[in-house]
Amino acid sequence: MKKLLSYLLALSLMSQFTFVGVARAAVQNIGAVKNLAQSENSEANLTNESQTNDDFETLPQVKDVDNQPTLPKVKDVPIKSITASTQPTRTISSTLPVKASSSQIQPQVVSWVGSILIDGGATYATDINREVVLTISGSRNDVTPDEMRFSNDDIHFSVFEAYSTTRNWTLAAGTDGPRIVYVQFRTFISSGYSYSPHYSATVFLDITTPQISQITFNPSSALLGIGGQIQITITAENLEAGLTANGSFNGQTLSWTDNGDGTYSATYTVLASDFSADNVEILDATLIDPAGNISDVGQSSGNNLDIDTVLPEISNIILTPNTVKGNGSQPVLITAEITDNISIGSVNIDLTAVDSGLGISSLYDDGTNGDQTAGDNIYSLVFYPNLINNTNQIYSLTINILDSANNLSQSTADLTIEDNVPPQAPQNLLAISGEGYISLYWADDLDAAYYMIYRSGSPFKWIADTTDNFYKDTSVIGGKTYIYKIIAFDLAGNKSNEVTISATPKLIIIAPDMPASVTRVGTETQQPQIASAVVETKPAPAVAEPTPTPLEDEGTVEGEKTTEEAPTNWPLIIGIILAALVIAFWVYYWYVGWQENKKASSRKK
Ligand SMILES: [Ca+2]
Ligand SMILES: [Ca+2]
Ligand SMILES: [Ca+2]
Ligand SMILES: [Ca+2]
Repeated sequence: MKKLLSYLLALSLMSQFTFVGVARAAVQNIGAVKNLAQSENSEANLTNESQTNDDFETLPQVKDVDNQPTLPKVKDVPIKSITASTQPTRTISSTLPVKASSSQIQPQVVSWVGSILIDGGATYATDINREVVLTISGSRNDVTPDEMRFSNDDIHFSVFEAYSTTRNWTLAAGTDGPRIVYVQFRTFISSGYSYSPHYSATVFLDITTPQISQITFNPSSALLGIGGQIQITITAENLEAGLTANGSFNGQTLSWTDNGDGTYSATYTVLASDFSADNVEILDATLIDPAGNISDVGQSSGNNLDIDTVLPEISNIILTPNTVKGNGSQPVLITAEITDNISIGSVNIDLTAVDSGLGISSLYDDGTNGDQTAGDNIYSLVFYPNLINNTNQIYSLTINILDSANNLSQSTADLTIEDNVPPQAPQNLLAISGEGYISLYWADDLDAAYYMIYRSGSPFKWIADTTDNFYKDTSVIGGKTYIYKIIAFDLAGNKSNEVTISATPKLIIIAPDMPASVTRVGTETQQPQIASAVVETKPAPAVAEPTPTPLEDEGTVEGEKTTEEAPTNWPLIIGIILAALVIAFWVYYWYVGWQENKKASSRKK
């Protein structure tokens, strides 16, 4: 029995000790004894106000009982401590009515309202001394509270001070990062203080200003013309997310890219509207952090970046000659005056259209290739346009000039390549022989401007030019055979192959005129003879055409025998016969007379 009593006593003591231990441990676990004390005070006041029993004074979890929106503060009070309390049946949501019901006294509703702003609600605080201005608002049952106090950690508060709507405050020290400021109000009521919940605001403290460690250029030395580019890179002293780079170059505000590794790059592209300048450096290069802290202006040096936006100029483009046959035999000299504000890089002309063998060719100012004087800004080139099967056409030749900064200027020179395609040799040539003439006919060629006609001789003799496609030769002798040669020429002087044909005019008995029309060939009543198709085409001789001269040579006369059968002069023959008869008669009469005289003399004797 004694043993049993001892056991029960021990058990009783142990359970009391355990309870006290747990309760103490719970309080210690909270780690915010002071805070709890304040909360308790809050409850104490509530208790006083509502005249309820003392149990409430020790309940930290009801510190926000006046104002449910501040429930997040629960995290400051570990759940473990709440369960360790002596009021497990109470809940955080319990409010004054609960207390009222337990006290059997009509409850008085208490309504705390409060708010706090840091620097007017700014996202960042950047003051190097971490000083901010708080804007506070609080009320208890729509009445301004008596006092307020602040905390950077919701544990250690400043002493209560008279309520005010603004207050200078210093944020917690440490590395850049979020900072929370808490405020609590209290109002003195008849039996003590009524405490408000804790209201808070957050701001991001950033008092570390970025710095530029270096600025680099790629390339770092260049003469850039229009379209040329430079990549510019700013490197931050320390890696900080969200930095913004700024800077301008040669008058352009650059657009920067965050490379994510503490470097920021921009590309400067030379625009035609940019100024020419030497030794250009970056201007106003800065880094700005998200809080708006601006670095010192970064400087670059040691670069040699020159900008040239002045185009080279070309003038006095001369082609000598500017019209050529273009068959590869005629040289053309091009000269042009070319200047630049700095210096010329290269000059060329695109001859692809007129000379596939040359294509794009340089012009020279070194006294070669047709250039008269070296270094006088007159650039020259001799070339041989080489086109076959070309009809008259103007070719626009492009001249490209690059200055030493690769600025391009272009101009053109017009070169006329004449028709270098000869007309066809006269086709379907035929000769029609009449009495005292030979008519020639051939098919016309659109490319032919005129035809030259030659007649047999040694050599052939020119007899006529004609723009028609027929010719009638009346300077012929019947019975003689003539050979004709015809060559077509176009306007550019190209001549066709030659075509020859032979024909023999009829002996003249009556010489009716031959109508000079091809269409009448088949209706000739005199039935002219078509030459016996001796048409021969040969390449035209390359010699120059002879100067037309009067026709003297009758040409090669074939068939001399037929020439002796020339027409008979009957009147002459009859005359001769008559004369012979008169003479014969006179001789006979004279002889008869002489004989009679002789006989008479004999008789006298
Ligand atoms: Ca910063
Ligand atoms: Ca230039
Ligand atoms: Ca020259
Ligand atoms: Ca032609």
